[in-house]
Amino acid sequence: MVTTVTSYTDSRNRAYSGQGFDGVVRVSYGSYYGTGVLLYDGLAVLTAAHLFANPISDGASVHFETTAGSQTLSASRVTVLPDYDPIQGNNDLALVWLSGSAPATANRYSLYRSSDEIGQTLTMVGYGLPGTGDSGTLNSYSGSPIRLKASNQFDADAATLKSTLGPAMGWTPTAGTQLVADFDNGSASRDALGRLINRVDTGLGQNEGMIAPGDSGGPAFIKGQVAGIASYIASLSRGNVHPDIDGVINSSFGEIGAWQRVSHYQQWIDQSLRAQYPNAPSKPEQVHKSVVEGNSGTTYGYFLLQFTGVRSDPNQSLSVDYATRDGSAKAGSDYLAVSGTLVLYPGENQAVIPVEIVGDTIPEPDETFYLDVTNPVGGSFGAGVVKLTAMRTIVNDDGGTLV
Ligand SMILES: [Ca+2]
Ligand SMILES: [Ca+2]
Ligand SMILES: [Ca+2]
Ligand SMILES: [Ca+2]
Repeated sequence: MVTTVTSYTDSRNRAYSGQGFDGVVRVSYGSYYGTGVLLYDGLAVLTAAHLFANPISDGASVHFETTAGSQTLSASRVTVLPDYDPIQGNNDLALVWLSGSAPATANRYSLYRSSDEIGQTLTMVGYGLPGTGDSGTLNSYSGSPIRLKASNQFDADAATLKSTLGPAMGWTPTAGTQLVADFDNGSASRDALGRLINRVDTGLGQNEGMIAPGDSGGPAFIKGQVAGIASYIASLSRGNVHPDIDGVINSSFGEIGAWQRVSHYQQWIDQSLRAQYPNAPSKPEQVHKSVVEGNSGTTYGYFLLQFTGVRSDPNQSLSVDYATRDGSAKAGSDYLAVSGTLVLYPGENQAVIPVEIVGDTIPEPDETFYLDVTNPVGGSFGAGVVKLTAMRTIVNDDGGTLV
């Protein structure tokens, strides 16, 4: 992905394995590919809807590059966001469901849930064509796709751009659903959003970058959480204002990129994932407090959070923060640590928090870990209670323990 200020061979632009980007994957479909990002359940890859033909046939696959090497998993299914509109670039999101567990070495990411993205620095990561801001995408590149990264700043809502440009922008983003950033080289003349809508900012120097073909569906992270999904680029003008350095749509300096805004779509994403957890409990009596370890891949242990109060407003969302904590089981080798915010949307009074248990064939004692739940928003845990904790036991299934 990613057209950068300096050459793609510059190590500052590489997203090497082991640097926290091993959950950014290549998504292949037919003869095309894009980028995607592994979500917090270890089973779903969030990407762009426009990678897929309509109707979707089988055959999507997901390629991982992690510290354990390369691995390709087939997708069991693809779910496109309802109301995806390719003409206006709206609702351009899809979920790709893996046919088996993702490599335990692949990072899982949580969603950026606050709507304060504008003005914040983002890190984009993807497998698209390399290139530079001066000359745009390197169309002659014929090597293997490389995972690159760059930074930028979310400058505006795409609908703000439309309201200023009017017919000079040929599509109509829905307000609040797309975020835009421009590719700056430090000069006022190439500051596209500065010149077009007076969002003056001349960029992040050599860290600045822009999405390119093949980056579609790739994540834009804020503070390590998925805030945007790469959707399209544009070369925009207004009157005699032409910020694009070469007047060609090629991810060069002076162009803009747009990302679908994950905070706006979090309910669809969360609820789609919850509906797909394998063998998840729906009642307290179905919760297994012991989970058999398994011998390979990951299996799921579940925690079930229930809200037993009454909402003052039925349209209110409730939330808690959660995080796993080691007991005798250690994060990374025995289970995969998770932390984040769980939202109970209107109409929901319970939800499951999945934790992946790492399978192996090594005899070891039964081991335990914890989930702590804190910071209830919109409800409470009861008078004086600030934290709820539950324990799970990973049951060894490899025999031969010595106690
Ligand atoms: Ca910029
Ligand atoms: Ca700018
Ligand atoms: Ca250009
Ligand atoms: Ca085992």
